[in-house]
Amino acid sequence: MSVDFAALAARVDQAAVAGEAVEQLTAGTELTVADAYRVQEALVARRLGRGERLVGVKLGLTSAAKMAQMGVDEVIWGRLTDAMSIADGDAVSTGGLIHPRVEPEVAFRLGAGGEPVAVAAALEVIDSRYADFRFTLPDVVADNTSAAGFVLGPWRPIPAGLANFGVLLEVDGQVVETGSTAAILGDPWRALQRGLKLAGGAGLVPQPGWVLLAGAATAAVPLPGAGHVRAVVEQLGGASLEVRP
Ligand code: 0L1
Ligand code: MG
Repeated sequence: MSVDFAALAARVDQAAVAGEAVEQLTAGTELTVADAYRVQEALVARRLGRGERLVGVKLGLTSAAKMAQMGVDEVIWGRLTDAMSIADGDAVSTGGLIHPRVEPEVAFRLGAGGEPVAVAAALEVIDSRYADFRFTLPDVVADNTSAAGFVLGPWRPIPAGLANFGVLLEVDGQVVETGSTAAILGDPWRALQRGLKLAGGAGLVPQPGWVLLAGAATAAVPLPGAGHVRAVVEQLGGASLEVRP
């Protein structure tokens, strides 16, 4: 059976634009993971067609816990656009989002040859476009790995090792999650290599200044309706956002 990639992409895209959840694509269509990446490409092409710019890539399901939850042993990747970027400390509204969650991450900044030149603490806002945040692996890949927004803290020189830095996620100054960069594929550096390989395999050529979001160091928590959210990564500093109703 042939898959109408553009039609499936339109369904997920319209859900994101309207801020209304849709049924999983796999409820009505047989979709392989390879098909799902083609839907993702078409989905992001729609965003680029509206004037957004590709600014990097992200990895998802990088922790053993999330992989086990999905019954997979491979990470997934998605595309980041400038419209998803939230300046450090800026206010965001949950209006227009469906059921957003937030997770603390590590981000790399890429240089002219796609090599990492700096690192930062980051926050990722994820928002599945599927009802109840439930999906199969092809569904979440097609939905651009739930990407909705990201915040980058100040860039820092890359330290010699990144494999076991403590990570905190705070809401209004209260620690709500603790973890370690080791949760990111054992080492964010490994996630970086994997992300570059996966994106390169799909024909993406990293541009100078692109961001690579390496993955979450803790579980994601619901984005509060209002409040201050901050990620802190040992030796890397923090990244924060202010949620306003
Ligand atoms: O960035 C992520 O790890 C999210 C991947 C997709 C799964 C989810 O939405 O939790
Ligand atoms: Mg993430």
